[in-house]
Amino acid sequence: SASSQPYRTSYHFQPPKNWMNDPNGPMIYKGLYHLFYQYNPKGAVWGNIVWGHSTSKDLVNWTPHKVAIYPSQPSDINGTWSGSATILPDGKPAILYTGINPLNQQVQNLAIPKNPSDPYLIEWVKSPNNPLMAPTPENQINASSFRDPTTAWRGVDGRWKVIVGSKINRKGLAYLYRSKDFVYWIKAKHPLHSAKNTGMWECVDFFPVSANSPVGVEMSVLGSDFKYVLKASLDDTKHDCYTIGEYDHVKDRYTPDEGSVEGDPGLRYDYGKFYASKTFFDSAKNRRLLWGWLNESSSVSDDIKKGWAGIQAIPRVVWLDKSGKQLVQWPIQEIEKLRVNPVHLPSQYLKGGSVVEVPGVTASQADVEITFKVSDFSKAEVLDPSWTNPQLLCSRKGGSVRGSLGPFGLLVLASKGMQEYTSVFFRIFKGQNKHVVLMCSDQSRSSLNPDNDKTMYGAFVDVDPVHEQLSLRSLIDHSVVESFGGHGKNCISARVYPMLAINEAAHLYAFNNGSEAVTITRLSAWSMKKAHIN
Ligand code: DQQ
Repeated sequence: SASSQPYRTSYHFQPPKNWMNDPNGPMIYKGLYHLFYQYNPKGAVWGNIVWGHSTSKDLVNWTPHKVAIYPSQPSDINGTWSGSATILPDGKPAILYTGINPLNQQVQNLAIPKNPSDPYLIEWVKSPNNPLMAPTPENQINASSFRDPTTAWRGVDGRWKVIVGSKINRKGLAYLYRSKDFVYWIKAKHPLHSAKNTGMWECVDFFPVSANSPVGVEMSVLGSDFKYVLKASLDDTKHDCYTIGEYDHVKDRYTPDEGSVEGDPGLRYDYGKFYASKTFFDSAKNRRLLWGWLNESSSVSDDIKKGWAGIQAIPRVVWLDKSGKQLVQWPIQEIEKLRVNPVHLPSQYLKGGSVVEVPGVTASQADVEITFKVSDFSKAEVLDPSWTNPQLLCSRKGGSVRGSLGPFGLLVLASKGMQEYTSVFFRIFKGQNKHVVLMCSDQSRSSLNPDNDKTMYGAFVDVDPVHEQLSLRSLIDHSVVESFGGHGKNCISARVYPMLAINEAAHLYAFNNGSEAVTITRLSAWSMKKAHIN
């Protein structure tokens, strides 16, 4: 129940109990969305990994199915790890995933539906040819760092291509394999891409984005209207980092655009907690959707006590920003059907040092959008040129540290007496020749329980506050706050575990802890209904 389980989410995907990590094999098949996930059927910690499985008509409500893929042959007897689905030309799906063999080597396997006319794809059969890709003395692949095959794509030469993450010493890379029949795979001489000093690349993802439109595209598009995104989940820092670049379809080489930073720090999908993510092309709505795992920030013993760990972020639509230099993400529109009891506050002046409550919403389960207008920049604090690390800047200047233009934003999951709150806010600085916007998510006061990781998160947002208003949206769901700044130019997800600000005792406020006034031009909040999840 809600009172004994105050941290269970109401509209974020999670299994009824136990451990969940990476999203696997997302796809749409016969009009149904499928999500598989790394799952421990035996407990709330990582281990005994199988593929949990659920389907949905709307990406909001989910029906559970039996475990789809589990250890059953030598090539996966010690674990069925992450992988991806590919829709073949005949419309049927195929799954490539990593198996752990009896020697504890990582190898790549194929599974196909037993009965493709079943839209639920309940039963999966494994290829008798498994493993299809494996480390050998000849190929010199590191057998403990060779995993997580992507969705495959068909090249201009008619052959299938797929990439698998790895490392050679400190160099992270994506091995490329080619096949004529999806069963017999040959490793290419060159990886698709590699980058020095980035460590192991887990859960690589590689996909095209339209250069001039937010419409999503599938893997096999050709031409100059598309850029490519290569994402790696960096095992060293547990961050999902990406670059934007070009893909040479003939040489099968990816080249990041000039000026793009490889590895960490670099561009991230999310500057909070968000890992092992994966996209897929939603052919029903022509969009590219992103799934990502939000791990707990609580202690292992608290996870065991509550009996579960891990949720999935609300699926996000991903597209290329007009600048061509970064992605933009926005929660799927479908989630808005859970919105009830809208509260719209009138446009108002928010004086320095003020707090306004947003009344009438269930603040522990809400969706809120707020937009700020700043008119006077004369008092903006000067950005010290040494302040290049936004997360560090956020930790030095948390929500309770007064500034001039900011901090202003939201106090979410707040207790009545403010013993607990999570603040999500902006600060505006005067940079060299423009204003710089910092967005932070400050968990330091989120809970009276000292056993949680309360690291502050932050990033610079590429918006010009002189010409644009500053928008912030937060999806609040008991123990998660997913925040989107600048209409999705910047995302920060946080896991928090208040002890007082739970269920009906949670409150929501807008605040301005700067000395200068700002104007709230829009504040809309909704209570969120509970979704049917598993
Ligand atoms: N999780 C899986 C691996 C992957 C890692 C194992 C990323 O396949 O590299 O559960 O979180």
